[in-house]
Formats: sequence, C-alpha cells, structure tokens
Amino acid sequence: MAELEIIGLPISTYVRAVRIAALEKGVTYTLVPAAPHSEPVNRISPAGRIPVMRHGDVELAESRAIAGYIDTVFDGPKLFPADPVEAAKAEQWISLTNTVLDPLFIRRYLFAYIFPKSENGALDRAAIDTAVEEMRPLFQAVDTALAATGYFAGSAPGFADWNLFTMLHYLRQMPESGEMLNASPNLLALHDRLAARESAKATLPPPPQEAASA
Ligand SMILES: N[C@@H](CCC(=O)N[C@@H](CS)C(=O)NCC(=O)O)C(=O)O
Repeated sequence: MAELEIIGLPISTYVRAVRIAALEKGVTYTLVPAAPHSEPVNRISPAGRIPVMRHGDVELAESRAIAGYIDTVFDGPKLFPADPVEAAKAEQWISLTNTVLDPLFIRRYLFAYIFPKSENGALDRAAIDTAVEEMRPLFQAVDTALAATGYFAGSAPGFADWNLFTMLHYLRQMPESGEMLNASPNLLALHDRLAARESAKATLPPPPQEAASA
C-alpha cells in the first residue's frame, strides 16, 4: 500500500491528533514538516491550514476528514464508534472542540500567553482573565460529559478524545487552565490515561514557548 504522508508541524494540536490517529491504528506514516500557508499545504488545503495528508492519489485537508479516512482505510482499533448514538456523540464533541473550545482555550487564552500582542511583549491580563471566566463553565461541562465512561463516546479512547487531548497537553502547562484541569477529575483522568499511551509519547510537541519562535 502507498505511504501515508501527514503534512504539517509537530507543534500543531490538529497535526498531533491525526498523527496519534495513525499510531493508534498501527499505521506507519511519514511526517512532512510544512507550515500553514506554505506551498505544499496550500496545494491541498483551501484554507492553507495544517494538517493535510497524502496517501497515493488521495489528498485531504481537515483533521476530522483525515482521521476518518485513516480509520476506514486501515485495519486496527476503531477511532470512531460504529453505534449510531455513540458516533453522533463523538461528532458532537469533535465539533464543539473545534468550533467552541479551540477558539477560546487555544486561540484566545493560550495564544495570549505565547503570542502576546502588545508591542513590549507584556501579557494582556484583562484578555486572559476574561477568557478564563468563559472557560470555567466549559471545563465543568466537559468534565460532566466524561463522567459516565471516562470517554466522550463509548468506553475506549476514540478520535473525539484525542482531538481534545492534544489541546489539554498545552492547557495543563498554563497557570489558570492547569488549575482548572486539576479541579476537573474526569478530564484530568482522561488526560493522564491518554498521555501514558505510546502514541502520545511518540508525538510529544516542543514546549509552548518554543511554538512562539517556530
Ligand atoms: N479545521 C482545521 C483546523 C486546523 C488548524 O486551524 N490548524 C492551524 C494550526 S493548529 C493552522 O493551520 N492555522 C493557520 C491559520 O489558521 O491560518 C482542521 O481540523 O484541520
């Protein structure tokens, strides 16, 4: 079978999620380093976003689509549940993670720390504090959703869990979000269980501060 190429940077949460998807399936892949909006990325992603993927003649953008392709085309443990209700729950959490949690937790909160917008590099405390207050109820809601089985869908790790895990990895290292994670027992347990897996260890990104200079 053709080689699977995952194109993007290791610091990206979405790139890490699809790399983990491949490893969890037992699929060997090549990581082709490429930044957002670089030529190899723009050729596949209309938005110039990473990750993108090539597998023989198949080229794909968007992490959910790439993970779904990997799950369907390769043997190995399923990353998306077969049961319709569980499958819908997984999609619900992938969508919420990408459209609600990521813009707030990563783009507003984490980026306020690692890419301060002020001219002298000072932190925008007000922006961080506002984001933190909006994050609190969402941490609570996610923690509650995990209470039944420890996972977003079914009772084994799936792509919905990995999709958030890659973000939790960074959030754990920041003061307020680290505290919120420590105060969210189900979320913390999910993080710790997934962090212990070989796929997570093999894809550890550089520290967030290094992302600022990447
Ligand atoms: N919906 C996309 C989001 C990917 C994404 O936002 N990737 C970031 C890096 S983590 C990116 O390429 N950002 C560049 C940009 O937004 O212009 C997916 O799921 O793959």
